[in-house]
Formats: sequence, structure tokens, C-alpha cells
Amino acid sequence: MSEHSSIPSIKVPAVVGTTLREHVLHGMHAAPGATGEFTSLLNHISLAIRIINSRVRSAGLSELLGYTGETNVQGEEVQKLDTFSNDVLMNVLERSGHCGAIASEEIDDAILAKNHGRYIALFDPLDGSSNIDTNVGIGTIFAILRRTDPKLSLPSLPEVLRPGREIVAAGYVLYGPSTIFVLSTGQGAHGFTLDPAIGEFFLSQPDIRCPSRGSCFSVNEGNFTRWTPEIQRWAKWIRGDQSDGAPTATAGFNTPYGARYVGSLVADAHRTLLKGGIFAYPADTKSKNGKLRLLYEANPMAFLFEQAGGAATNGKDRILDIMPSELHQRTPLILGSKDDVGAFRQFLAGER
Ligand code: FDP
Repeated sequence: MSEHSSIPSIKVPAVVGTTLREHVLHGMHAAPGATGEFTSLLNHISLAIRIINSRVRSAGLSELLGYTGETNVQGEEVQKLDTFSNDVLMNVLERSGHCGAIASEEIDDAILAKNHGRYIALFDPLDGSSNIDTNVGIGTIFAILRRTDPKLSLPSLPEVLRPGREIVAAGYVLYGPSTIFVLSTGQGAHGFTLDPAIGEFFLSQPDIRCPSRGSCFSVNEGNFTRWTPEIQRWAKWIRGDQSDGAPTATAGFNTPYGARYVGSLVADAHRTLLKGGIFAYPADTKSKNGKLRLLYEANPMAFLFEQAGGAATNGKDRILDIMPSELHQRTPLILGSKDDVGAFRQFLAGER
């Protein structure tokens, strides 16, 4: 009870009230020589996200569900919300003046601006498209690179094709029961929740840590017969299936793990980041190089997981060390708790 009134006092956590804008500004003040451009760029991204969020929330009422009738550069059918989200991000980022180059999963070539903008933005405007029409969690994923020589040269494609370890910020937004924005500028991964009444993101999960081991695995098991024997062996182990000589539970790993698979990377990755465990989309006989895109999906997620103490690999190499050779390159992606990702790598190497 407060001293001056009869109203019971409620303990408000210290972080409540920190907006995304303040959080980013705070980072800027801590960085010597910061010009404010990076802060402004992230504020533009936050604006684009809030616009996309508002349309995702009311898509069924505004004829934004369904397909446009076109296919994208990957040969996939394009949904109306894919196009809308892509256009919003493109417009907002181009108008910001901070991007020398912009690349999106939805467009064939990178947009190389004739300006000296200091940053490069790469994004998947609406991830999990196949879930849009059924009201299942979908998201937006992005990564930001700093241009190498913005004053001396105009942007070029090689500047876009850089390994993920050079990322300066990455994030994803999950349009789920609430709208969550997970962001890292290289100082940990932090979660913000949109207050829809105010239209602001507030810090809700400061300094997210991915547990070193989890109890769930997230994989499209419909692909089982398309996997290599090593991956099948891993899948059997994690399910606790000891038929055909699959190894028994290993000390410390509490197999069988529970199965959780939404089919939207953002939703599956978010659960894995918070609760631990493993998400895997390995290569198979249908998707020989894996299904997920290195620049727009794997790299930003890998950056966030590493910032939270987790790990990300293609089964052999660290995702952030892969040197991209093309914009829409695909990769196997295994994300999650350090120990769970480590166990997957051992199976792939034939060590288990
Ligand atoms: P979608 O095809 O619905 O856009 O990026 C593609 C992606 O979804 C990821 O979000 C998701 O993790 C994966 O593909 C799902 O693929 P499967 O349908 O083959 O499981």
C-alpha cells in the first residue's frame, strides 16, 4: 500500500517504458563518433514494421489475403502481403537516404543507389508466406551491413555479398498473438513488444539468453526420406527411436525431445531462441542446398542466435563465415542451443 493513498502500489519492472527508439539512441551515445545515421535507419525500419504489422492484422478485411498471380525470382508464388511488405520496406528505406544498397528476397537484383548512403539493408519482407492465409505466425527478417567506402565509391554488388560476420545489426519481427521485435546491434539480443494502443515498441525481454540445451526439436519431418543417413540417424536419436542401431540417449541430453514445427522460420526460431533446443532445415534430395536463404534468413538469424549465446551452422561451417557468391543463395540452416547444434554437427560428421 502506498504511503499517501489507499491504492495498492504495483511493482513496475525497471525496463518497462524503454522504447525501441530510446534503446537505439542509448547505443548511439555509447558509440564514439556516431553520426545518428544508424539510429535513424533503425527508426525507419521500425516505422516500416509498424505499417506492415497494421496490414497483417487486418489483411482479411482489406482483400490482402491470397496470391497476386505472379512468381518471384525463386519461382515461388507471390502473396499479396509479400508484395505489400516488400514495397513498404523498399519505399521507407529508399526515402531514408541511408542505404547505398537494398536487397530483398522478393526482387531479382539488388537496388544499388546512386548515393553515398553508409548502409546496406537485406531483408525477407514477409517470412512464412505459406502460413499467411491461415492466421499462423509470420514475420519480417533483416540484416544491416556497413558500406566499406561510402565516401569514395558508389555501391556495387560485391559490397552486398559479404559474410554474415560483418553484419552490424539484425532483427526479426514476429506477427503472432503479439508483435515482437528482436533486435541486435552487436551488444546482445533484445526483445521489444508492440503496444498497439500507443504504436510503440517497448523493451520486454532485455538481453535474451538461449539456454545451452533445450527439450524441443523443430524440423519438417515430412522430408525424412529425402535426408542423408546421417541426418536420419540424428532424427531418430532426438526422437528416442533406437531402431536400426540409432544411438541411445546421451548423457545430458534428455531425449526424446518434443516436436514443435510451425513452418514459419520466425516463429520456430523465436521459440528456439527463448526456450532452447534446435531448429533444422537441412539439405535434402529435393532442396540440395537447403531451402532457406543465406542473406535474408540464415545470416540475420545466426547473428541473433550467436548474440544470445546460441549457435548456427550449415551442419559443418558456422553460418556467419560463409562467403556468399550470389544474392539468393540457399543454405542448410541449423540453429539453436549450443549443445544441441553441436550434437547435430557430430551426427553429420559421422561421429555418433
Ligand atoms: P515459406 O515457404 O512458407 O515462406 O522461407 C521459407 C519458409 O517458409 C520458412 O519461413 C520456413 O521455415 C520454411 O520455409 C518452411 O518450409 P517447409 O514448408 O518446407 O517446411
